[in-house]
Amino acid sequence: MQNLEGKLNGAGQRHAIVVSRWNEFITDRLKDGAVAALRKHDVSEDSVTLVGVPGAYELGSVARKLALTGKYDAITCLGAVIRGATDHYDYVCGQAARLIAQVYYDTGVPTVFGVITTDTIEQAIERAGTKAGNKGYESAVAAVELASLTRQIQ
Ligand code: INI
Repeated sequence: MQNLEGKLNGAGQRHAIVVSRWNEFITDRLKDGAVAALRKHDVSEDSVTLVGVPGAYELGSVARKLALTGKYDAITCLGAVIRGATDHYDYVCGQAARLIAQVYYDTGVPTVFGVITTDTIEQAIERAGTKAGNKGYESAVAAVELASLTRQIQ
């Protein structure tokens, strides 16, 4: 029996991290977490490309462009959408989730959803490296695992 599982070893992998600037005080922490995770899992600094976008709404479209270059083994998308008084929240979250999933599905390049979606700023801070882990770190670890798994399947 063959058992395929991604390894948490990113040596030789090439990664892109796409970061939204909305709620930058949160997304900066997610970015730091993701970079730290890649370093910890042996991805060399030369093999990491950071890409900035205005908001979470744009993450999927830019990730798609990156995936289609064929230059990356995985893409980590980072953002923070905090529920306000309007339903803008639902459109931004919905678009980000749908397009990021679609990039992975359509291109086969692992594209990870590292977007915090919360009701309050406090909840977002908790998920950005304080009480409840760092979503950026966790997402980049998932990207390393999926890049490894994808290489084994090819
Ligand atoms: N973008 C976010 O990443 N987070 C938010 O909380 C947010 N809110 O609340 O509006 C947000 N809006 C901007 C959006 O992502 C686009 O950048 C903008 O609509 C231009 O397309």
